[in-house]
Amino acid sequence: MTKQILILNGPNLNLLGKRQPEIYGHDTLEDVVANCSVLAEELGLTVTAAQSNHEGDIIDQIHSARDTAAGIIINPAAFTHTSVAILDALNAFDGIVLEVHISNVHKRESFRHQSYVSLRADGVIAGFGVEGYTLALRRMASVLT
Ligand code: CA2
Repeated sequence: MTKQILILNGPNLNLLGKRQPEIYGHDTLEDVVANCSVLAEELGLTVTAAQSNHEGDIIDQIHSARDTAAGIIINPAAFTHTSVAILDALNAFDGIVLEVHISNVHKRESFRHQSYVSLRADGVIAGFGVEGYTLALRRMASVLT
């Protein structure tokens, strides 16, 4: 059985590629997931993907992943900087957690420099655009296979 990776995206990332391309680029979230699915096959992994604008939904997705996924690639978006609840959910997940940010959060407003999720993440990628998701997937493959 191939190992499953959950790609989990937080609020407003459904708008990726549709607004603010100067910060987040032109690729849509559907493009990102499609690219990851193709790469996952090459790497011998399977991916599932979810996006939600609601904190509780993201927590429920992390809980479900406890039984199904070997790793989570998460871009918690604005919840990165606010959500102890998402941190607690990730702390109850035993697999690999990689945190991805499309933009370089450290070059932006100071409130984006703090990440609750980084207290749990096994690795963090920021500022590589949407390529960060495929880089994270490659890292998953090196750690898990
Ligand atoms: O750089 C990232 O990936 C962020 O997680 C994106 C979040 C932001 O709050 C974080 O500080 C950094 C914002 C996601 C909003 O996504 C949009 C995409 C296109 C158009 C509008 C919003």
